Amino acid sequence: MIKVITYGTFDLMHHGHINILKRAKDLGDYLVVGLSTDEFNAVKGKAAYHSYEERKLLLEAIKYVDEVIPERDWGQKVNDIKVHQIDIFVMGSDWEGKFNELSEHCDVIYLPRTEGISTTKIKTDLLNRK
Ligand code: C2G
Repeated sequence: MIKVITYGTFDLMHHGHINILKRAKDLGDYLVVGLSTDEFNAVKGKAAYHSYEERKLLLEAIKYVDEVIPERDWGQKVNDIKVHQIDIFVMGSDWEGKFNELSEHCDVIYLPRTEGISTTKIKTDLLNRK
């Protein structure tokens, strides 16, 4: 069984998130998602609209997602890869090159981001709506 992992905040779930989750799952048989906790989001300088529990509920409802684990800090990925026996690590291309050191432990694949959508864009567009 080929196991894939990806990480993120996945706030205000949108088709860009769905695309990368589908494509990550298509690379293997089982997809683990490391979901940023509210505390880690603060470290990332992000304030999600939905709480961790709400974002976890949404992710677990997506057919491409097999397991959701908390992402609590930047440094947990190597251990996650070992503990969960991960074969492939996937991130969107905005992270291109940032996690190459993980290639000692598993395949590292960056997938093109979905253009024209982001959580920030959703918030901005709603604010600007007359
Ligand atoms: N994404 C995408 N296309 C978009 C928006 C997001 O492919 N239009 C991808 C991102 O590249 C990322 C995933 O969706 O791989 C989740 O995006 P975020 O929730 O913004 O995650 P981020 O804040 O980048 O956190 O340790 C890694 C971090 O937790 C990643």
